[in-house]
Amino acid sequence: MAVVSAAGKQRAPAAFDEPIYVTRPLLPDLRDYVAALEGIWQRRWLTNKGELHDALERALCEHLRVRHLSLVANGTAALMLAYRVFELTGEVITTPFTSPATVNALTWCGLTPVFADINPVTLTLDPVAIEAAITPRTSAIVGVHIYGMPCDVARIGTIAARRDLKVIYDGAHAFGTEIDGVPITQFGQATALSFHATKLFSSAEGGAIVVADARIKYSIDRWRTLGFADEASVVVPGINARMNELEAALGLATLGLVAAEQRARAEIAQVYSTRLAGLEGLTCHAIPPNVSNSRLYCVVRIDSAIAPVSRDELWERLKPFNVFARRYFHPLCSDFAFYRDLPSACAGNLPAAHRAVRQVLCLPFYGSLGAAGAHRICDIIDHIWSG
Ligand code: T4K
Repeated sequence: MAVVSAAGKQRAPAAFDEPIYVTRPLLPDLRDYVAALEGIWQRRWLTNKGELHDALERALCEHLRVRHLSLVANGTAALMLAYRVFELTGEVITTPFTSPATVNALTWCGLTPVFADINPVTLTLDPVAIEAAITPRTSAIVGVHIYGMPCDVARIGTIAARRDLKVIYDGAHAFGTEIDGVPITQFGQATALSFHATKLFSSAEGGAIVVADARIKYSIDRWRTLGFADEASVVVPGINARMNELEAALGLATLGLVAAEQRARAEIAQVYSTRLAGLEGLTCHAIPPNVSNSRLYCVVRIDSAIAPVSRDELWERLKPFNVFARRYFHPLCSDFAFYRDLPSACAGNLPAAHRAVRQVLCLPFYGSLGAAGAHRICDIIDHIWSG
């Protein structure tokens, strides 16, 4: 709603009193967390597969409707372990439009990232570009369900089966995402999840690897604990990627709040999509009807050829109103100094990714913002659009 002065001139909406960030962590009632901490104090068991750790693994399996899940220290460790456990070698095809975590974890495992372009609408890996990037050295495809939007899992699965490649999904944004009622974690050899403070479901730091086979979970559990099989035998060159009891307690106290948070975010998404629909050159990243999205981000795209402001101008002009949107994932991983000389990193190979990275903006999106907060942000954007 435009604010109009007595003289009939449109006044600028008021700035927020407090900074409005792209997200805020979902937190339980402090008393529930303190009660869980008291148990930890009594047991004096802080890490290494504690009681709460195992309880959270079971609770997450139920919540996500998966059979095997290993908790780890963070989403980056989940990726690194998945790459190692599935013995990826040589070249791995992935997207440049992602967190550095996806690609840097490949480098940490001694693998060569090969960038393939994204679908201009879904912003996930383009199967045609994947096919074109396969060489005799390719061992795997790492897809990212960016913003909780599923990759084209059917076509990627077909390519992988035909070319004998492994598929690992980075599901850091896809907690609870489903396609036609099927959990997203059922696709590929493994899905890595992140439970960082900025994620829908968080344990402050944390993550998990979801796999289909009990034997693989058993193996991951050794890799995440320095390779120990028992007190005296170390069977793989593992790392310390354990989740501790304080994080597991936070996760357990938060998990039951996720569904209500998703409902609150759905209401906010509705406000944004309705209010911003008519703005020239601005489109909301649409979720296909057969997808139940995690609701981690609310993403708009600004086409500066049509819109009165560019994405970067909008991002800057929101700041004086105390609104801190984010340009995830700018810059592209293929533009990092240590990747840009890769043959696959050249801009001509990645036109859709280059367009997307200039256009996307993640608006503040968390339940406690409320519909009223989203309306205020829309007032500000309206004001910016009107000059
Ligand atoms: N794969 C993908 C596709 C990912 O996006 C990520 C991580 C990973 C893998 C790796 O997962 P982890 O290893 O991180 O578990 C954040 C997160 O640090 C990162 O986890 C996340 N993706 C990335 C998209 O976002 P920043 O640099 O944006 O975080 P920061 O500190 O600027 O936080 C953003 C806003 O959130 C702040 O402006 C305010 C708010 N915030 C943040 C924190 C940490 C809070 O209100 N409270 C907090 O405690 O990276």
